[in-house]
Parts: sequence; structure tokens; C-alpha cells
Amino acid sequence: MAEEYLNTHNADLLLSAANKSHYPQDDKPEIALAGRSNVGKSSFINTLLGRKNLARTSSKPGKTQLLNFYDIDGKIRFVDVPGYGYAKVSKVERAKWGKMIEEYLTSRDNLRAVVSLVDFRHDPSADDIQMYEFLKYYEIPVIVVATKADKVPRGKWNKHESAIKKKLNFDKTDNFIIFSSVERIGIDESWDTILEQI
Ligand SMILES: Nc1nc2c(ncn2[C@@H]2O[C@H](COP(=O)(O)OP(=O)(O)O)[C@@H](O)[C@H]2O)c(=O)[nH]1
Ligand SMILES: [Mg+2]
Repeated sequence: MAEEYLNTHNADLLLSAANKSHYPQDDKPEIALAGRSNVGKSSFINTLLGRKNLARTSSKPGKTQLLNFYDIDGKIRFVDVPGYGYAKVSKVERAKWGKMIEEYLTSRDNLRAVVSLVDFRHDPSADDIQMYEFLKYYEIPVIVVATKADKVPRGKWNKHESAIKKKLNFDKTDNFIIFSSVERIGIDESWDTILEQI
């Protein structure tokens, strides 16, 4: 249980960074969280940290354009990566976003794993697949979290899991977690998996 190792509720936004020069300067382990806008990333963070509104669940996807570093009990950090695949973002914005993410993911020694969030209801998007391939290419451990499981009937869970794994060309050494912040499914499994990586 995560609670034996850290007080998961003792969490706060430490800083927001646009580039390397603003990242925290220590060697605490970091878990980054990535996913399409609206996939449920903020809800995932809030649910794991037992907080209602720490990571804002935004009605305006694509608005958070910085890397948000959350300190958790002074021991580990979550790094909230701005959501991708938001149509109303300009090409210039998209390129800036890409550079910012790439810089973090390819050069950050603190990074232990990326939680890659996908919507359990649907096949992964082209962006989801590209992100997964990128992480595999750089040999970054991935935890795929399939969100909004409450919207998928239990009898179809296996079918949805297989379809997502197939589209991603999922590597069996990665973890796949079925999650719902609404029905509070997969919270302990997420924490256990995250703590295994750090
Ligand atoms: N049914 C359901 N809705 C969810 C779940 N998680 C998030 N949502 C909803 O999906 C929308 C986007 O969530 P948010 O956490 O802001 O997504 P983000 O853009 O990835 O940070 C909001 O309306 C949430 O209430 C979930 O587990 N189940
Ligand atoms: Mg969000």
C-alpha cells in the first residue's frame, strides 16, 4: 500500500516549467502523466492524491501549456504533461508543445516511468499510438492507464483491453491498468505500480 510509504494527501503544485532551466534541481523520482486532452488525466491525479481539485479538471482542454510538477510528501513527484490532440491549438503551439515534452522525456534523469492515459471506451488515437511508440523508442517504462472504465460494461473489459493492446503493439513488460475516478477503480493498483517504478 502506497500509504505506508508516503502520505499521498500531502501533495502540492511545486512549480510549472516551460523548459529545462525551470525544472526542480534535485534527484527525486518523477512519474510523468501524458494523454489526450479530456482523457481524465487531471481526474487521475486528483483521485490518486485524494484531492478534489489539485490538478484542475478543466472544461477548457489544452489550456494548461506548461509542465506541472507536483510534490508528493517530499518523496516523489508527478509531472503533469499538457494534453495532446486538442484541435483548436495552432501549429506553432503544437510545435512548442512537442519540443517541451520531448526535452523533458528524453533528458530528465529523474524520470522513472510515464503513465500514458488512454480512454478505455475507444481504440487509441493516432496521437496515443505515437506517444506509446515514442516512449518505447526511448526505452522509458510505460504504465498504460485506461480511463473511464465505469463507461464500459464489465463483460466487455477483456475485449476493450485486447483491442487497445493490439493497436498500441503493447509490450508485455509494461503495465496495463483499468481505471475509473468516478467508481474509484484501479487506485491501489496504480499506486503499487508507480511505487514499483521508483
Ligand atoms: N465517467 C467518467 N468520467 C470521467 C472520468 N475521469 C474523468 N472524467 C470526465 O472526463 C472529463 C475530462 O476529465 P479531466 O480529468 O479534466 O481530463 P484531462 O483533460 O485529461 O485532464 C471531465 O468531464 C471528467 O469529469 C472517469 O473515470 N469516468
Ligand atoms: Mg487536465
